[in-house]
Amino acid sequence: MKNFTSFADSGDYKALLQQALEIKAKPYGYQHIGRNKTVGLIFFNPSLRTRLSSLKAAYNLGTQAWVLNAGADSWTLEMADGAVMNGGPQEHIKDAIAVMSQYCDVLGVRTFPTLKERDEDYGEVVFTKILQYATVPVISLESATLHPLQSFADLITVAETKPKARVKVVLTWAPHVRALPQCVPNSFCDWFSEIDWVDFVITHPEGYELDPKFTKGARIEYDQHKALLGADYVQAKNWSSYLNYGQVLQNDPAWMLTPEHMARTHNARFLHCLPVRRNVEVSDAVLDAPGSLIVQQAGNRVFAMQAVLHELLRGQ
Ligand code: AN0
Ligand code: CP
Repeated sequence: MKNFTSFADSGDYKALLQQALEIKAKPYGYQHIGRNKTVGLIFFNPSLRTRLSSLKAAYNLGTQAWVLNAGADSWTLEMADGAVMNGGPQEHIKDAIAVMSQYCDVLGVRTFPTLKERDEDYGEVVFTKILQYATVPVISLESATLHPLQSFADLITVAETKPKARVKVVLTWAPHVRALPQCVPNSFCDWFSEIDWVDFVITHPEGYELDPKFTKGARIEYDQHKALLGADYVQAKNWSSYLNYGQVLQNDPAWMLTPEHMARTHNARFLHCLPVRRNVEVSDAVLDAPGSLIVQQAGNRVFAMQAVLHELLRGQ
């Protein structure tokens, strides 16, 4: 593994999943890998879970760690190549990333999409620059199109709780009050369409189709109730339109997950990456039910990150 930005970077996902489960069973058992190493984390956007689980993972592995809130704690950064920097931004991303690489052995970066220019977001223009200027391995803490650590934690959660060998996993769109990125659902599709013991179904209103590059031919069922039939796991998430880029096309409250929706499933366990808008995306009754895995799922962010850090640092 050179960097961790997508499912493809996980290489042999079964081996990485096994490693994460072993690390979870013995979180402090690999500190020889992290000794005298430093994990750097740069956030261009807010975070609760990614920030704290990444720090916890680094500490578990015996590394040092630092966090920088780009723009807020540091100089504001210029992104454009060849810019004449006579405007607001004070430092070029090229210099900032090269310098930060001097201060760590692996760099985690969060950069959300603009949701304005689809070509720019889906070209991962900012993240590509970061990969170009970094001289250490880079981990995506959520880029413009993907959130691989989240999906890996989702996979760990399903793997450690699954009641039978083959399971049906449903990703359902849910309403929200804002226009959100497609990163979490793109990434969920990027991972779950590849898992050979998962029957994967995506459900959303028409117009919310995701980039086929990530759905990879997975079954799309526009009728949410039909999609939920017999599900063993339901992951809910809002996203804005990919086709009418960044738009909220409709926000039908009937798509909010309630116990009536869950009653159509095979006693499904409930997943959400968080943060969740309670009683907008999902009702309290679903989030607080015994079948809700949301806190365990967030807890597994530590072991997803720790397995990735272990993989990137073990050869150094
Ligand atoms: C972000 C998103 O949808 O990408 C982060 C989720 C992990 N969510 C919000 O902005 C609410
Ligand atoms: N799920 C997730 O990535 O949460 P944060 O945005 O709080 O890091």
